[in-house]
Amino acid sequence: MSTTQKTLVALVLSLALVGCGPTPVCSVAPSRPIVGFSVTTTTGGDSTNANIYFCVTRKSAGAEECFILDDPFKDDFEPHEVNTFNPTLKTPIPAGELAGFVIQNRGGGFLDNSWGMEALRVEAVLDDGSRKILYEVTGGIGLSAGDSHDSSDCSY
Ligand SMILES: [Ca+2]
Ligand SMILES: [Ca+2]
Repeated sequence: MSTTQKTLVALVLSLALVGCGPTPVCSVAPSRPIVGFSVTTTTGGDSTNANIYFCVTRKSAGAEECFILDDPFKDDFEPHEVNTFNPTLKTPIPAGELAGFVIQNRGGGFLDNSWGMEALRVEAVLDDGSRKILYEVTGGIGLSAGDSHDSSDCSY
């Protein structure tokens, strides 16, 4: 490989790394049906009042199943706060059927839609009541209204 080619390869690799953002830790798919999720977000310095959704897709069905991440009794996603939500599926996801999930900022917040999500952890709640970590990422993910962060770096 010529020096020019090596430089090009290095450039492409560094661009690919920049494009990926923080690298998540992926886990293998659970071997039992998933009945729900535990979604834990850590907010950085940039809080939000936007409507934040967690959506799941199954391999067999294209339609997303979406849940708003909201505790009706508190102001969620305030600076340096850790929030945990426990969306429950209407129908369990059989083993091997989880396609992926996404965190969506749909805006609509009172005065403050921008959000600095500092970390995200998604656990599956299984049919025997046990939990399994599916996805963990740390490192500052900016989610303005209309932005989303999905699990496409991982396959289940
Ligand atoms: Ca808030
Ligand atoms: Ca904000």
